[in-house]
Amino acid sequence: MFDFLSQKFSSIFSSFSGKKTLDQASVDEAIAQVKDALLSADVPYDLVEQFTQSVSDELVGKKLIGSLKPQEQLLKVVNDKLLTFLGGDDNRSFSVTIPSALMVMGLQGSGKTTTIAKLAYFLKKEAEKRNKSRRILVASVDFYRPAAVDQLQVVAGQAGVDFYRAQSTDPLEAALEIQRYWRDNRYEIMLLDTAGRLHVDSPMLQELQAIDRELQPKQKLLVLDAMTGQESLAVARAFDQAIGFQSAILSKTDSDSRGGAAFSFRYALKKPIIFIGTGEKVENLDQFHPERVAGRMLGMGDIKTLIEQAEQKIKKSEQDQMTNSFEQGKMTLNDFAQQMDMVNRLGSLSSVMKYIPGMGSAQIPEGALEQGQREMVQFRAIISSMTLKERVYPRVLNDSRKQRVAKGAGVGVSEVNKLLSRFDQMQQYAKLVKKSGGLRNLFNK
Ligand SMILES: Nc1nc2c(ncn2[C@@H]2O[C@H](COP(=O)(O)OP(=O)(O)OP(=O)(O)O)[C@@H](O)[C@H]2O)c(=O)[nH]1
Ligand SMILES: [Mg+2]
Repeated sequence: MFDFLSQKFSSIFSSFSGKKTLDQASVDEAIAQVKDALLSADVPYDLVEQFTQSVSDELVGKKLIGSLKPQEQLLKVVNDKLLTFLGGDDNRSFSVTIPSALMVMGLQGSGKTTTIAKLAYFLKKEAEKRNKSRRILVASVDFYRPAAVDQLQVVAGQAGVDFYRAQSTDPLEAALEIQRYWRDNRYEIMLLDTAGRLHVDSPMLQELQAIDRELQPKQKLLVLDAMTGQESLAVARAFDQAIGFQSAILSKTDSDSRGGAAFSFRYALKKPIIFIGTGEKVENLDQFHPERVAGRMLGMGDIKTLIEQAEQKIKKSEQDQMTNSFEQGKMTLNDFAQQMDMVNRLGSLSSVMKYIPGMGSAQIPEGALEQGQREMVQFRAIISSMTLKERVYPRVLNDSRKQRVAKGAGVGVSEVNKLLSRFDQMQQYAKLVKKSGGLRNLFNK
């Protein structure tokens, strides 16, 4: 979702790279390009106007800040304004008081049912991090689509939380029945799935109003499909006027949508987006951090999100062991193999690359990532056909050993040599890290 805008912005910024002064003509030109980028990302015209006006006010007639070059100045102002648009430093993390009922709403197919499972999973994992277990229940009052309730049951199983099927098929009666069930069984959190329609029609909103009155959920959440662009703002306004909600979740941000909804929602509705859905699985939910999203929209990468994901997916001890050998400037091929496994667990190389500053997909030649991925699989195979001694002291690998290893891995000797030279580079890098005082120092700069 972020690729479209980040590619546009990258090219605007790079066309500014040679400029020595920030004159009116260059500012006008940049503003026109920013306008164009946002309009083609399906941001409503009046929001585009307000945004570009605020950028232009900040740039025109101002002296360059400190030693910033025009390109850096433009980047800074656009980033600052974008941050304000996205909610600034409003980094409240999602939390629920106990006990709580949460009602999840949205149009048909927006991702409500999937998102409920993701939220339940998120809350469960958060509790587990604090060595607690939460009693979480999910239930549905969606009786319009025959398989809707079954679908919730399936995804609840994937998230590992309890599911309850109401006897009644009248939405309001079912809601009351669910309420009795979760109270009687002392659930701490209940997530209620509701019916969606293709359009915001009044019977749908009335039904939600009635359920809201009876249940008085502590939080109401709106799921918006990132694919719907501008239209999603009208949907959000209709839900807000009829029922009200505290925050939104933007689903399907892994799609090739152009990011218009993510850009506009906060500013237009004055409510936060708290999560973004990044895939179909229960774990594909990221917290929405304005500064990270701004960074990704501007193509500045997102090292923080990458680190957060890494922390979740990689067992702590393994990571510490890695960091230690890395920081001491000592690495063996075993560490190297482990590191490749870590990257593999994070996702494909391309999904990792987009988080690294300056590595937005735009700059990487086509096919390079696939090749990297293939190499990684090969390297892994080569290392596994080495003896322990060879992995710790690769210097012992003479020609005949190399031939044996290559044969075991089903590759040529040249691949083994390639691995060894990569490993050599990695060791140089590890030594560099040691000199600069450790990985944490590098990341904190
Ligand atoms: N790629 C991707 N797909 C998603 C995401 N969220 C939901 N989906 C898919 O979108 C489709 C619709 O999701 P549902 O959760 O069934 O949507 P819903 O709002 O409950 O739909 P109704 O119950 O019919 O109103 C499913 O195929 C989901 O797998 C996401 O973040 N990324
Ligand atoms: Mg559903």
